[in-house]
Amino acid sequence: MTTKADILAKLSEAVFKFEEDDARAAATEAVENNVDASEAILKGLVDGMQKAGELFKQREYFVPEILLCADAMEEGLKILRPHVPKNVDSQAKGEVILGTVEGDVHSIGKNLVKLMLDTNGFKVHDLGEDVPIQRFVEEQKRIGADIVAMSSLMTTSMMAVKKAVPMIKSSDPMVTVMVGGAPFTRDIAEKFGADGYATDAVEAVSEAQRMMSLRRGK
Ligand code: B1M
Repeated sequence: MTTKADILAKLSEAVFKFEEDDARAAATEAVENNVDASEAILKGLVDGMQKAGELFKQREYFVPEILLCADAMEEGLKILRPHVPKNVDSQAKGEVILGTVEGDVHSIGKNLVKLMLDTNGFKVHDLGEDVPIQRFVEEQKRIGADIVAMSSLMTTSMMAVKKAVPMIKSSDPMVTVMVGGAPFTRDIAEKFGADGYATDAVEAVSEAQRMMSLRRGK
């Protein structure tokens, strides 16, 4: 009998061995066996990408392998995404502007944050990757979003976040700013003037909810 642990291991392996067919097959197996889709994504596909990251660090993998891993991950996601349980009532819980900051093209984590916020009732405006700081400021002003959420995966691009926070806040003092991505800690986020920080896409939801009450109290 195939267990949930077997399926999660297959999802992970399909990603770090960049096997798109296996990723599709394992994702289908997860759905057929009623494995929670968020768990399949976070403990299966993301685990595989983290392993790929380790191999990259050890110089066993290079950029082309990592791109292939990202493709395999996307194949699994296509199948699992529609099955992520929705926790949505009729009213949007808040509007979020989301993007990966300028100089940074890493999209996978940011897209997972989008998925989790979407399925938990937030209206997300995804600006994509390599987003100039000024664009966050302009879009926030245009939409009047409650939260500006910035992702950065590199020590170099996180400096754009440092620059962006005061610009966004001076344009709209009511807005709250959330940051996340590998180089951040809560301490750094606070030092940069952000109101919120999350280590992963699941925590991004509770953090966004906390920031909405913060905003109501402003
Ligand atoms: Co790049 N890369 N990469 N890369 N890459 C890292 C980030 C790196 C740590 C690898 C390493 O050296 N060990 C390193 C950065 C080093 C540093 O600055 N400290 C690095 C580098 C150096 C580079 C290049 C410079 C490599 C090169 O060209 N020589 C280049 C830079 C390009 C650029 O941006 N200008 C580059 C390119 C790439 C690819 C294009 C090949 C590919 C990206 C593909 C894509 O995104 N479409 C890639 C990948 C895949 C990685 C690793 C291997 C994996 C990242 C990932 O997707 N993880 C990564 C190594 C690693 O992280 N271990 C690495 C899975 C994802 C689910 O996790 O993104 O952490 P993560 O997101 C999490 C949390 O961080 C959090 O929630 C997410 C989901 O749970 N989170 C938020 C993220 N954003 C959030 C926002 C929030 C809240 C939570 O609120 C707003």
